[in-house]
Amino acid sequence: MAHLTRLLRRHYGPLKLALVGVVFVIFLFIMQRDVSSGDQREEPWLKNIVDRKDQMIDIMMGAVNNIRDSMPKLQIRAPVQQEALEQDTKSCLPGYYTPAELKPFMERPPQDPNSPGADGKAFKKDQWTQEETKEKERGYEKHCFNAYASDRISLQRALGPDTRPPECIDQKFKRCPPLPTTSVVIVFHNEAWSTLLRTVFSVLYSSPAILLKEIILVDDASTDDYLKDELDSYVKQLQIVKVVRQLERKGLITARLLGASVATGDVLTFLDAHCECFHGWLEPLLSRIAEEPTAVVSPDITTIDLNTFEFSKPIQYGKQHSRGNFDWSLTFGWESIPQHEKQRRKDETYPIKTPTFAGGLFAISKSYFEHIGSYDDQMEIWGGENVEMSFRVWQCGGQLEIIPCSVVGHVFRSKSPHTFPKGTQVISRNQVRLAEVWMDDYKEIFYRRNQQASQMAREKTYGDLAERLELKERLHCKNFTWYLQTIYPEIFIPDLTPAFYGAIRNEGAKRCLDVGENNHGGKPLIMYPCHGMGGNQVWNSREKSSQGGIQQSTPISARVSVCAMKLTLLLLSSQALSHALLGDWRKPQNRFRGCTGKDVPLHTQKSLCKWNCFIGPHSMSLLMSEHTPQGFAFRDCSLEVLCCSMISGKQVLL
Ligand SMILES: *[C@@H]1O[C@H](CO)[C@@H](O)[C@H](O)[C@H]1NC(C)=O
Ligand SMILES: [Mn+2]
Repeated sequence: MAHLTRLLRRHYGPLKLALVGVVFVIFLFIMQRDVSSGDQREEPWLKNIVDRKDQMIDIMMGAVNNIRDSMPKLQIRAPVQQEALEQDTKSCLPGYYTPAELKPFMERPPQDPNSPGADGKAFKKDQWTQEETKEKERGYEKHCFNAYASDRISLQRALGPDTRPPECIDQKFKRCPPLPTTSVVIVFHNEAWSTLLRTVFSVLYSSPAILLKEIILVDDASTDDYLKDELDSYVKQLQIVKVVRQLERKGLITARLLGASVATGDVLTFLDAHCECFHGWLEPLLSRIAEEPTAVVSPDITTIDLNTFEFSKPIQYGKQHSRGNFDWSLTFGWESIPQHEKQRRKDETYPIKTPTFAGGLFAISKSYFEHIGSYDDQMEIWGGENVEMSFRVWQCGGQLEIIPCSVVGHVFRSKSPHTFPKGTQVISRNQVRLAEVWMDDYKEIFYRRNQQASQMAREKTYGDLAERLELKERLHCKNFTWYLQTIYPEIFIPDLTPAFYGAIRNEGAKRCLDVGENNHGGKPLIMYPCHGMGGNQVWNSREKSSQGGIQQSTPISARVSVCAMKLTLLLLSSQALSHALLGDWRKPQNRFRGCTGKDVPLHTQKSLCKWNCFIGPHSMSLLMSEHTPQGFAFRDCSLEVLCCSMISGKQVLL
């Protein structure tokens, strides 16, 4: 500003002065607009736009200098603003990107259709020498997948023709606003060479050159030699691939933050180190972010078989999609999409709204990532960060979506090959941090199910939360009730303050009523050795419900009948089991319901019990309906006997 005044003073001549005056007024106008927009709540993710404004001011300043230089000629008007506008429209032509414009960064070399695993097919091998078998076993031991197969499949393998739904294949992408560029960030820890490099090549071969800014490999303190200098020199030839290293093993969260800090693209795309991208995977993700900058988008994640490395290709019609959910242990899970969401989507190009996300593979605007609080950097290693981010994104005004036209394969392992340097309690600690910040009173339901977490919460050993709470405040985030009611109304919410809760134990068999695992939707009721850790063995009373009974915080699908058992409620709370409750369950309206789902008189229950453990009037029966447990009634069973149940038609000895 000072040199402007000086300029005004130094120059004379009314015409010249008037011209400078005009420019000055325009300059003030732009400055003032910039200031006034700064008055609104700062939204750093809009920084790009602000940056552009800054550029404009730079151009202005340059113009002022130009005018000073060319003053004597009196030829220059004030074209500055127009010039800037023109520049804007120039970078954004109307119409759609052509296939030529979206040419991938590298062209895949010709493929040998007979090579192992070609076109995404399974690796096959019939004859194994002793040596080969040993190598295969070592691979499984180290990586928990068939590294032997992976090592023999081309790093450049293609995945065959594009089998996505036609509307995905035909989808066009508007040039305006332009698709943002992206940095692909891949974190690895002692990853197999072949899976890591196949992931990298797959990105290079399937991502448009104009959109792919770089691939950043973040080494989370790997100890294998081949991932050091050898990797560095190998990726040099790939031009846009760089390696950054975290020297101490700190886990996924800090590694991703490190990757993000060096990324230069508009969008961060996080992938795992054992992925393969399908045709056209990137454009739909970036297009959705261009359209909605607060969208955090995941591809449709398909399976690369851990034994054969077969890539499950998308199908054209009738794919039943899944979305992410969570249970009250704060464990991520998949579920089918509810009817109302199916109806909202006109075709496969529509995003699927999802309450939570798996968190391994996703894209987010870099500035929005920073705005929304990236990650809780005091979370350690792994676990809970995806649920934390899910709650945070929804509660603070973003959206979490799955984009079905974007397909990426991932090797799903059945167990982790990695060690947890500080033990698995870091997962509980991460979960406590997220529960304390985002879940309000509902965190108690989680604490009832996780005693380690409950203890950490009581003793406040979860670290400092000030920054995260401040973030929540600053972004005016909504509360957890809002999240549950608006984003995930289908969730089953156990009573917040049950009269009693604890395990239900068969004293004779020393086994507890438990919720089993089952990937086909519902979860069966089982008996399992009592572990005293809470988790799936926590049951609580349903005092408020008209039906009385007890409930579990995991939806159970099995229809169960239990005959007689000694029922011991391990009270975790100080509240004693109320006898009044037991009395209530004897009332006719709370009568037992049998396996058939109909009310059955007591005396016929004997026939339901093939184990013939029914003794006298002491009995108990339960009925759980699909997905929404209605609770179940039981009598004051006090006999110590073997019991039986019917789980999905099968009898199980309790
Ligand atoms: C949560 O937010 C809603 C508005 O979205 C409000 O009506 C409700 O009172 C809040 N609940 C709590 C417990 O603060
Ligand atoms: Mn993985």
